[in-house]
Amino acid sequence: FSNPTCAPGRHSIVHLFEWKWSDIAQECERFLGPYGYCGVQISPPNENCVITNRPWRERYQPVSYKLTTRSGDEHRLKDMIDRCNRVNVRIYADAVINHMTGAGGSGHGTAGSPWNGQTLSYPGVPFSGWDFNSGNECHSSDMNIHNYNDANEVRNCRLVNLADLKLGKDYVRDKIAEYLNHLIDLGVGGFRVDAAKHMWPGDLRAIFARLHNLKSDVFGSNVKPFIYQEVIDMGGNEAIKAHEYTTFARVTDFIFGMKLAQVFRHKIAAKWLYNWGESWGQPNTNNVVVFIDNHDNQRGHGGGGGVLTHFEPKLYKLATEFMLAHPYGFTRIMSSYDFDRSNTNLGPPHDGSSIKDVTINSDLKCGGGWTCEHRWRQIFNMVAFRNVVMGTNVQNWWDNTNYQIAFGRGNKGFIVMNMDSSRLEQTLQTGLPAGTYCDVISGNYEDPNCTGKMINVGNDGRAHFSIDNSSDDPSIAIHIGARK
Ligand code: LM2
Ligand code: CA
Repeated sequence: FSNPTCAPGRHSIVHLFEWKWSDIAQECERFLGPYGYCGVQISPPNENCVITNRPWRERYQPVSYKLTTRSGDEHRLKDMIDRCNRVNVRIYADAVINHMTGAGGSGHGTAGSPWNGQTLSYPGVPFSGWDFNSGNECHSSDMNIHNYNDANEVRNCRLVNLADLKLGKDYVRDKIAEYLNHLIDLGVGGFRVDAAKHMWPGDLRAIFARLHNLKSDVFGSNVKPFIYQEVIDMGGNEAIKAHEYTTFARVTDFIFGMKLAQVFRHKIAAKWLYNWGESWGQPNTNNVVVFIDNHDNQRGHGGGGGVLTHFEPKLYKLATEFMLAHPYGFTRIMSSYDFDRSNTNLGPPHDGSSIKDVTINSDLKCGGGWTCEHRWRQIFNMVAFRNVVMGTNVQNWWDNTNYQIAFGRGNKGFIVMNMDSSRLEQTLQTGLPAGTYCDVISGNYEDPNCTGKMINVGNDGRAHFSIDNSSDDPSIAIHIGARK
């Protein structure tokens, strides 16, 4: 389950957080396909509870596995999956399978199913009290998780009071597998597994073992879904470790964004990035999905605090450029909507029961409250850089012993970054074939034109770079796909 099921030559996914299915279908056709993205992580597609003012977090409270949410119904979902697959963009669904709604309250979900968190009744599945962990499995005084040093408590008690499914039961495993198989049969390429830390690895393996192969007309025969499990392990002393999960699927790597934030915030000198990757306490490169921020930690939730986000665009772009230039991990871009940081609950731009359309401006950027980091030039051009250099190693590392760094990827690409307090003026060995290259940070390469800076690589592979540290984009990236 660890192989991303991308179409050939594509190597990054984007989380289109809270987008509607109809907008994602269009985005695949008009942007993600043409610009080389591998796929989209979508918000949970299953029925969720309805909370006043419609905060985003209601989608992390399942009511049933019917495929109707504010993003659209099953018909729209299927249309999106088909249209994205047709332009070689895969869909990865956020699977919320550890729990149902908060254990208390009652109501109707987004598909109209009743639910009762007091009696643990979810007839839309159906699940009843027997399908949830009770005092037999969870030994904390109020059934909630408090002690992260106790693996049993973290996995058998309630995460923020959410009704905790008894995944040891075959019936519960079957219902969840039936839901995931429904999505597989509709054509998704895999799953992000929410709150994996709160589920026993053995239970997850048992569920994954029930999964169908992906649709062969899209993915070929005998291809398993790509699965990346959300395990918040920051390398501290908690009982649960990412490596318990990496033997059978990938994990989301939370050390990655935390450490890069420290570097780009000038807490750790950039020169130390020369050995970025496993040496920094992260899992094997083939076992991780990496990202600068996600929908939780950009709001101070789940492992939040200190990560870089779109609210700090200069540092955020630099960190993202580094992520995409470096071979470590499978990369995910966050695509946000704007919100006031004093209200982390705020849902996406909406009119009550419907999410608003994403609007696209003539400069490729988004409007209407949608941030669309994936459409920022520096980011989408580095997604293309990564596709071009894939399979090569870091070479020709250079640093000024402080915050100026540069490195190449085989003989295919080269990046120079200046986070220091003075100008960078250097002639460096790029490893690239001679030619005139287009800097894809300051502009775009539109064959045969370059709207950015031009860099000349000589017959000896060397090129001169000059970067003002006070510029909004103090970096230069060149690759053989953007050579004049
Ligand atoms: C995740 N990963 O493990 C998601 O990425 C994260 O966004 C989810 O939490 C969490 N797990 C559960 O799926 C979010 C949000 C929580 C919120 C839950 C459920 O970060 O704050 O909890 O969704 O909506 C909310 C309230 C909480 C309340 C709970 C149950 O914030 O105070 O607990 O609902 O009613 C009493
Ligand atoms: Ca659990």
